[in-house]
Amino acid sequence: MQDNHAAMSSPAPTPSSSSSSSDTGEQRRVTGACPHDCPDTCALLTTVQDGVAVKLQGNPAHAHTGGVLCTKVSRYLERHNHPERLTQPLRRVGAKGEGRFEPVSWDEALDDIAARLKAIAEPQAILPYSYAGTMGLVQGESMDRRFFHKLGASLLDRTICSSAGGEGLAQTYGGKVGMRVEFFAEAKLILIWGSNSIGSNLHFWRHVQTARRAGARIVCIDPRRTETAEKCDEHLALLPGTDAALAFALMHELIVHGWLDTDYIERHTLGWDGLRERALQWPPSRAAQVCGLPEAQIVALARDYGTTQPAAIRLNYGVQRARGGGNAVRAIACLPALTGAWRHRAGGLLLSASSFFPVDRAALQRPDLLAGRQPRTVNMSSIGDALTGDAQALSGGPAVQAVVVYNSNPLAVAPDSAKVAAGFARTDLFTVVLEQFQTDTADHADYLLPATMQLEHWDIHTSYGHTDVLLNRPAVAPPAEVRSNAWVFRELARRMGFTEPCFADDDEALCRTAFRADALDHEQLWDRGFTSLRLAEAPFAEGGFPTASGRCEFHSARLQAVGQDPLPAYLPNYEPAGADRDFPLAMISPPARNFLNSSFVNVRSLRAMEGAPVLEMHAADAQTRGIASGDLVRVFNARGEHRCHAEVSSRARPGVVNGLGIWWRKFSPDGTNVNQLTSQRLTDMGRGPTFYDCAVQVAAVRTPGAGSSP
Ligand SMILES: Nc1nc2c(c(=O)[nH]1)N[C@H]1C(S)=C(S)[C@@H](COP(=O)(O)OP(=O)(O)OC[C@H]3O[C@@H](n4cnc5c(=O)[nH]c(N)nc54)[C@H](O)[C@@H]3O)O[C@H]1N2
Ligand SMILES: Nc1nc2c(c(=O)[nH]1)N[C@H]1C(S)=C(S)[C@@H](COP(=O)(O)OP(=O)(O)OC[C@H]3O[C@@H](n4cnc5c(=O)[nH]c(N)nc54)[C@H](O)[C@@H]3O)O[C@H]1N2
Ligand code: SF4
Ligand SMILES: [Mo]
Repeated sequence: MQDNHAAMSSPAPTPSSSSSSSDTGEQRRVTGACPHDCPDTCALLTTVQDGVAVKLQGNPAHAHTGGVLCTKVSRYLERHNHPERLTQPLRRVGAKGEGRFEPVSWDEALDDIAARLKAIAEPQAILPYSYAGTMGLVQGESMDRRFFHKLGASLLDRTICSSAGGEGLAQTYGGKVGMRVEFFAEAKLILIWGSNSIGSNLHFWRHVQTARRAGARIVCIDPRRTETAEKCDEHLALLPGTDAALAFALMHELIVHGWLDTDYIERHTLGWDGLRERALQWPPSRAAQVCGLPEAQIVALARDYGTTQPAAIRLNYGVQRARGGGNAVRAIACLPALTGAWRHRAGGLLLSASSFFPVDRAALQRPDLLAGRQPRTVNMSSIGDALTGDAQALSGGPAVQAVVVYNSNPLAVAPDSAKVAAGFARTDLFTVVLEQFQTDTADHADYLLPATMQLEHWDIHTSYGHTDVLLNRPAVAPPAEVRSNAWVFRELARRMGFTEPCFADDDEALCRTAFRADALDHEQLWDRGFTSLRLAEAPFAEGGFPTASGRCEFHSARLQAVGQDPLPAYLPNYEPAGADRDFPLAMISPPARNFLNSSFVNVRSLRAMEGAPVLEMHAADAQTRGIASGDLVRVFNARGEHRCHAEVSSRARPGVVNGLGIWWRKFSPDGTNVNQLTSQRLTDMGRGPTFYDCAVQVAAVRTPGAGSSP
């Protein structure tokens, strides 16, 4: 495929109607949705000429998108037309991980894969591994699930991103529910807590700017001085994993100053006495010690929060990637119920709104095909242990003999990658990878199957940052030998002899299965490409949380029933900053702005913006180690070592280093990335990973010329 740079910058007609596709001479515009794992789920508009996508833009008719795309996806055609896209099925000829393949026909590949899977006597020895390479319900969680359910394969616990916070929210509010994002624009105080909005949630940042122009105060709570933090009125650079302590100190101040909405607490919450008692143990002086913050900064934030209405919290997933992540979310989620912020449509909290979407998952995924079987569950965050035979990670079940990877790049994104790499290097493991590119994981495939991209397939999308449903129509045909995920699983099902009619559903039919007729305005969705859920403006103004009690549950009987602390608590990190003399620095590894997890790392112009893998260090931490900006450094702990370049930067606070992710291992100086250092230890709730709970040491590498990138 040819490069479309020139065409990308050529003027395209402004969309004039709300129809899903319209002809303008020879040009056609097709509505779609951004597939990436991003809270914004933008509406796309693709201009097609002679069967080629010549322009991609944000759909101006979709309010949340507002016609704007982020830097990454505004270069989507560069990814789409990438010269290294996988365009035919491949079979391994080299050693595992070497990445050498030969072309095969689809029939040959699929016949052999089906035969190899059939030959595995115990279906639980087969493991699907997928995450959110596409957030689409069809290419991400429909035919694939049907296939593995019918097969009786191991179930995958999809915990790698949001399960700790999701569980914390579910235990407090009853689900992933929260404020409508557009009303942040009317808030008078916004707390951006554990999120780099400018990098990862750009369209939310637009609402923040509107609020700010109307006089709102914006506060960022983040160990790193991010692009977002530096633009806020106040930045609290706390130590990683100490958010619950900060939340308790805020509660303490609300209590002692009487900044409470006692009527709201009485009518719409559960467990106030217990929470009150706990919060009173957290005077700001104590939290200041734990969080590594000036006491006055905590006191001032509490005053702002206690005396400003409406106050809105944009909580994000950055807070929950540490041991106490679930509890931190629980503690923070209590705050708007204490002040009655929920009474206002511009008050409350938003972590994720995904439970609002009435997706018909039973119809899409057909768990009934398990027919009473209860396969063991493998946690994707422990994939390194699972593939290397750890009995606990295997839930006592059989060793994994075959793994089918799609929509994910575990070699780069899963924690403790030395173990992950060792697992995928097993010669007795049969590995199938469905991919668009030859990622680190793809290098380990026995069969590597070329997958369609968003402009080439049908899909339907919900969002975790707004409350609209989007339809993605194919805009152009894929390269001749490229197939959608759903197609691959349909074909495999046929070869396995699965005869249920549901295995014949095509991708468009799967789109229609995602929501029942009465769940939303289907006509609008299919005409316009998007539709909003019918929701209240201030969902919890009068309580009505989707918990068992209908209240915001400070005290959770469900947690108590399983022997856990029923109230939120502060749980120190497994590996706190300064606790281990050998590894005294805390490392966090938030995303680089121009990558999306490990996607886009292979897009040349975006990789050029990021340069090379870097470790941001505070000047004091660099100086004591004799490290200067640009030096090649070894970052290491007991789990491994990763080489990258130091960047002495005010983005890092003392005691904390920031290793921006998520690089492909093969684009890094020593063939590793930050996950060589992260651990497989799990969060307090939701069995999530603890990427940002990771102690390391850093040293300069003195060999001149060592480690140039490939
Ligand atoms: N450009 C870009 N956008 C993305 C992604 C990406 O990779 N690149 N990833 C997408 C995905 S998968 C997700 S889940 C979302 C995530 O959405 P967010 O959670 O909003 O995303 P991050 O930018 O990762 O923000 C995490 C922030 O938390 C900070 N942090 C780390 N540890 C702590 C802590 O203990 N406490 C607090 N308060 N803050 C902490 C980090 O420094 C970072 O700035 O973003 C999505 N959007
Ligand atoms: N150290 C550290 N590690 C992290 C994080 C961190 O902050 N720090 N963040 C974590 C988080 S929040 C997440 S969500 C995970 C993300 O982990 P993943 O979900 O694995 O995300 P990506 O790395 O983007 O990999 C997605 C892959 O899917 C492929 N893909 C996209 N669309 C399709 C399709 O239609 N079909 C097929 N077959 N393939 C497709 C892409 O080419 C890409 O290689 O990483 C986690 N890992
Ligand atoms: S990655 Fe996020 S901000 Fe960028 S286009 Fe996609 S949904 Fe929008
Ligand atoms: Mo994520």
